[in-house]
Amino acid sequence: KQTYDFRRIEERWQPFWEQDGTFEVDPDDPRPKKYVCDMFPYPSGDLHMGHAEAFAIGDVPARYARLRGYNVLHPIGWDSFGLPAENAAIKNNAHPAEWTYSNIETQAASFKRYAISTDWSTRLHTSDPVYYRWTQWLFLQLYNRGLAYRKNSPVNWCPSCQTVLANEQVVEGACERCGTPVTKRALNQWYFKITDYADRLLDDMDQLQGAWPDRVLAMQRNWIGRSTGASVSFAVEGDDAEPISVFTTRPDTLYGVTFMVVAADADLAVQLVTETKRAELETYREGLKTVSEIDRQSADRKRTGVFLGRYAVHALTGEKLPIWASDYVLADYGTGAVMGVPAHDQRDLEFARAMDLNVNVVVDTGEEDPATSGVATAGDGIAINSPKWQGLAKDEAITRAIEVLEHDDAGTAKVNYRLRDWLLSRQRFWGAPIPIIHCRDCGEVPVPDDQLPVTLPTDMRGEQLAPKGQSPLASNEDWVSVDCPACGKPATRDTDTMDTFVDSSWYYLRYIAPHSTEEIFPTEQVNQWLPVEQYVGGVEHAILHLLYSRFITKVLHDLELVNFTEPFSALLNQGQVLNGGRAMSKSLGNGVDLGEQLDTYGVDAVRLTMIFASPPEDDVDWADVSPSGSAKFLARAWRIAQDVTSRAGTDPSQGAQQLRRVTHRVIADVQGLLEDQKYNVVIARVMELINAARKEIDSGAGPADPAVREAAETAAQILSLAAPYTAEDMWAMLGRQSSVANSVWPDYDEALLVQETITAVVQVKGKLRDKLEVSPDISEAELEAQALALPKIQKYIDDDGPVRKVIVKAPKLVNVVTS
Ligand code: ANZ
Ligand code: ZN
Repeated sequence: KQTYDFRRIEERWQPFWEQDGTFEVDPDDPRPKKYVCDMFPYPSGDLHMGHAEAFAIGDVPARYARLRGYNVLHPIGWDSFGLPAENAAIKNNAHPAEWTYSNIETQAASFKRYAISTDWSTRLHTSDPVYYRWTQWLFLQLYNRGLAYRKNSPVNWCPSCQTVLANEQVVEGACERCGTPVTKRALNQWYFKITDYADRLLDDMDQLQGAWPDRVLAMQRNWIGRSTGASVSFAVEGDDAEPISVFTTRPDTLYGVTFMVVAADADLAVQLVTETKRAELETYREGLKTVSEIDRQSADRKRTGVFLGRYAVHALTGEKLPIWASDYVLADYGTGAVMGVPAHDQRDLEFARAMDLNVNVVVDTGEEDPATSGVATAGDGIAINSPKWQGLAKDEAITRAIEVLEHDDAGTAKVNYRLRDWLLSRQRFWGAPIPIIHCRDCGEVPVPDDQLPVTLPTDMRGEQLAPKGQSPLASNEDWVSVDCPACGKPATRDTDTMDTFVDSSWYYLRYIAPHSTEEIFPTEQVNQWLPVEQYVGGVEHAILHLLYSRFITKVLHDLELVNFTEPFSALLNQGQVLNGGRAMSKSLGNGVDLGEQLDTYGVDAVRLTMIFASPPEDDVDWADVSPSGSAKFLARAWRIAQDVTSRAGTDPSQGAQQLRRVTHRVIADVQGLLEDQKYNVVIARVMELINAARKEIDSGAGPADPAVREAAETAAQILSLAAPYTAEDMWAMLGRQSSVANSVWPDYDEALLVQETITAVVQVKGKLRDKLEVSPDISEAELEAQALALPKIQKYIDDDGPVRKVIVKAPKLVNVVTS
């Protein structure tokens, strides 16, 4: 007999699937469609353990849908623009495309070996002109709708990467990619107006409730950061001084305002400062340039600031309020100015204590006076010292305060968002060029449709791509000079490229027709396939990629190019692969090489280990798992199929009933487990099935029993979700002609789910008086209760006198002792 050899099996089936076209999508297939999508990879080197986990998990629902008779789309592509390619090109005196496409080929080969159930004909790369032509087209659709615009403003600048960063790419004040502290720089940059969609991005999350992880929804909600409150305007003393407008969530605390603070780095501070204070403010502002936003907002930072020498006038009381500049007020939130209410806002209180400003309590919360405790009372309470809403509880006081403000023309209800517009221009080479031409006479001119794509030059390499504070494209005069499409005079191309998050905000739509040169995607088909029913990827994309994709989908909806408003109906965030409890990293030296794991244990054992180790959303610690154990189990499963001697197609109904019960119970349970994404438990159930089959072969009905075949076939089908090579080989050994991946999921027989029962005898004083059919795992108490309730037994008790004692031996015997 042959032994289980994963190498032989891999070599046999990988070419088979390719020739067989097992996973190809037939667009005319009339069966219901199901779209399962993995977040596409970035081509950095070969696949790693993280990919192995994510794609093993994503393959389970894709393969299961296929077995359930769906027409499944489970595509793959590459997010292939971006900095690493450019950095490699600079280092190796090459063009970024060389590094990119060679890595893509390496990864594609590994994916094929890893046996992902993918239709390779739908493969796409965002760095192909056939793709980024449509990224540029998409940009122009936003531009034409007024959703893409350019403005000059201070932006996050990474001095090391020499490029601007979106707010989302600044992590704790540092560049997300290289960790260098981010500085601010005034630049003319392109933005997408995602803020226009803030409410819809929030409200449409109702559609995702329960289908996306709660924490992702919470992160999105928090990022959008909708606050409701009021804007209040405070007049400023002095000739023709503009009033200061502030945003507050607590207009009910208006009588507690004792000072005003403006962001020290905002222009407003410079406008307000009096001559005597100007120098002091400038020094303070200089000092701020090196402080990160996180530090500025941190609770335990010492409060600093400069009095601007000027006063505002309280909107209701007419009191004089000193105006300060400080770093704890952010220039780009709200209006960049706040009303200081030290009694009820902790940061204001700390500032008031540092600057010796008054503390006026206007809400009674029953807590200690903030002026003495040093703790602002921010909770609910009753308005005091507030003539116009004296005695009202917080919410009514807020409503009343807004009415008063509106009546006095001093303010209005206001909703504020933390979300900022999406800064999308990058001063780097390896991205989709922004399809705009700048003409001295005509201004910004969109590149006409028939001139798209604006392709990247293919002859720039090495040092020519090095960051110089402006896009490397700017130094390529041939590329930059162009005739203005509007007036024909010499003009210049925009030299910035788009943030790669623009590329990845719409790729899942392109998979429907990745080669189309006629249109971005075919609307009718896209509406049939999407939204993606199961999207799978890492939680690191909880904000950026998902928010941008949701935004772009809504824009496309408004352009009537799609008929849905959310791109991903369900989201699964897989955990990380750790080693020794820590993320794998070069510095810790705890990296595990995927290729070596595959060579040692085989693809299936690695995939099975990834699935079996934990629920998909939990981390997998590679130090705690046993791929060799998985390999042993797979061999054990494989041998079951090898041992089966009954012919394919035998009717299992006459087979061993106890094994049939296990098989059908497993089928029924696994369906539910797959729907609940408890993939690890699915594997545990298959193990149980294999054990039951082995027992029946060796010491039960034997290998010819049709129930053994049924168990082996079922095991192969379930295993195909996680260990496709082994499952395919089992299926072939069981005499099946076509791929197990396209087999029909077995129906379970309800009758076999009914639990086996056992006959319990019921005695009265040692004499058999009745019998009971009970479950084998019935409890003593339950068995006693059922026995005593039997009419016959009741009668004996009535005749023989009261029950003195009941002896129970579950599940078989009850003896009632009467006196
Ligand atoms: C007065 C007040 C009294 C406030 C009170 C709070 C409590 P969220 O919920 O994050 O929107 N604020 C407004 N603009 C700011 C800026 N640019 N930088 C720093 N802080 C700013 O917070 C809104 C509150 O944060 C506003 O309400 C304002 O302080 C402060 F008992 O106004 B509040
Ligand atoms: Zn022109």
